[in-house]
Amino acid sequence: MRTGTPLTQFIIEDQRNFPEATGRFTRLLIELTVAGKIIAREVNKAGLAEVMGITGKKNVHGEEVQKLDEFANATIIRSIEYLEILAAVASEEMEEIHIVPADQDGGEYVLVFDPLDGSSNIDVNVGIGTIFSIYRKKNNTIKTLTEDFLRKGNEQVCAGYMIYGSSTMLVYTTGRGVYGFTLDPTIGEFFLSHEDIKIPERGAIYSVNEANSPIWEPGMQGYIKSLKVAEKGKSYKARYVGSLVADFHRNLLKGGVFLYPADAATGKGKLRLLYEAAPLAFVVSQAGGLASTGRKPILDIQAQDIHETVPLVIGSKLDVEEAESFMRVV
Ligand code: P6P
Repeated sequence: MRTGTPLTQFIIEDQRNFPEATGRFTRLLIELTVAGKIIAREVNKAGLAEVMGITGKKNVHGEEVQKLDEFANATIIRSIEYLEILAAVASEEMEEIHIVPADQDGGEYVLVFDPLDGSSNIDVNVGIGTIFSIYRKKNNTIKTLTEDFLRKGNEQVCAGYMIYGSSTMLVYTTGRGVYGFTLDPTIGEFFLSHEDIKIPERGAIYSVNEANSPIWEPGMQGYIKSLKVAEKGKSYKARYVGSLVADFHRNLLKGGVFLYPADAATGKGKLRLLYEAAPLAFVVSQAGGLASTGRKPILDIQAQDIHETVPLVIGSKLDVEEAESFMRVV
């Protein structure tokens, strides 16, 4: 077990598994965690500082932008844009892609992120998080275009999240398993606390906003109803925090399924493909779980817009497969 290994040491040792690695990717990952520490510090004192409350602005989805959303967005960009590894970034908080300063030759990667998911929970002390995803540019010879972000989730080279909860954690994958690191705030270092995370094949938790059930497709209504009846010794608990990273992280460690079903009238979901569903789908697939729209794998979806949304069913393999079986019937 390498539990207790400091994050920087772990990333550098892991880099040795990639002969072609130049160390530039390692630098990007380390700088992302520096941003995470800075965001964690502000989140942890949100109740005290004047940063609470909203800016009165709205993001591309028409949602109130909390001051910490903007702070987290700016912190991440500031932490990584000096690196000559990133060509551009995209964020929930920015309508268009942001080209990393033109005075650099641009890098071979692009980063897409949700700087502070669940931010409506900032003022009520509920766990929130940063979700990130990294792709290689499609073509390293021409300038970065939006098309470099319109990818399939199975093209990701790295994905993960930082969760600012009872402790601050980083959970990420580069396609060789899922690793969790916990921040020791007394020294400001992340240490390996969860080596090679595997999600239980079946859980006993379902996470969904049942207030929306009248607008779900019949198959989804049938699936959730089936979980309420203690059948064949199967009984589930309902746990829904309303913060994707917090709900996902709990289910990743304990087993279970998170669902944000489509509105039957439009077929559309609420959660964003590129910086919410696809990164978490990469993580959960590496942990032995599944992620789909209820009908098709999230990682196979070709993004058409950086802010597009998808329905999401994600978590323990058998739970996701059971939900999909109900969606096939009706
Ligand atoms: P609802 C937070 O706004 C978020 O994007 C996710 O973090 C969370 O899972 C979801 O929306 C909650 O949505 O409609 O249940 O409030």
